[in-house]
Amino acid sequence: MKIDAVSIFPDYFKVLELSLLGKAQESGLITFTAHDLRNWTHDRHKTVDDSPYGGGAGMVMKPEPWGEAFDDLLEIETSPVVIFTTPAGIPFTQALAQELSESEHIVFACGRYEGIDQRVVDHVGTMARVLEVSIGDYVLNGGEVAALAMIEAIARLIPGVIGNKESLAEESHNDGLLEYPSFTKPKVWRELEVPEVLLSGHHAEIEKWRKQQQLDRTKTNRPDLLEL
Ligand code: 6GU
Repeated sequence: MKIDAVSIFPDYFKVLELSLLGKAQESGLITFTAHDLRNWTHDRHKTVDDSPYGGGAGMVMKPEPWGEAFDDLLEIETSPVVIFTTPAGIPFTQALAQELSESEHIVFACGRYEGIDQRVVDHVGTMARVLEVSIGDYVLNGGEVAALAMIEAIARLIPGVIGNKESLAEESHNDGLLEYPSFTKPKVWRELEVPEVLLSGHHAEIEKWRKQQQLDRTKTNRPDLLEL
């Protein structure tokens, strides 16, 4: 999978060299490139923003640098998906991560300020599949951290990026419930004991206990997941 990110702070993406995603890049499973939007400006000050038409607070990202960036980065042959990071987007979910993990090429457009001139989104929509995506109901200063979260969630689903297939299958959100709590040695720690059933070796009982823990936790922490 090819992943590009366009940002005025490309250094945010240096963390992708670490850990499993760094290894996935070394092995060629993922090709990641962070691009500086200012490379597509032409004025002395490398201007990327301007005041909003209609008035209001803050600045809006100018369309011209973005247009040139997409002209350079989008190759129709790879059926690219373009993700505009915005708190006004559709929710990023495990299901969307799963779907996007099968893409050949994803371009993240990381907005700052009050966002990108909307004509960029509409125009790119004529050359690629476009999604405006949010990672949750809070506001970040820019889309870089949101893009990083999405990249990690997507990339770890690519076959070969993560060693253990079962740890992918068993985890939170795959069955619509939160994960059960985990314990390891020692059996007693600061007078706190590991639940007896987990030491019993009784696999059916363990499975039953874990499912109940998942239900209890989901009811307490995420009741919205149980409403259907
Ligand atoms: Cl994708 N961008 C920004 N700036 N803030 C957010 C977000 C994205 N998702 C949640 N908050």
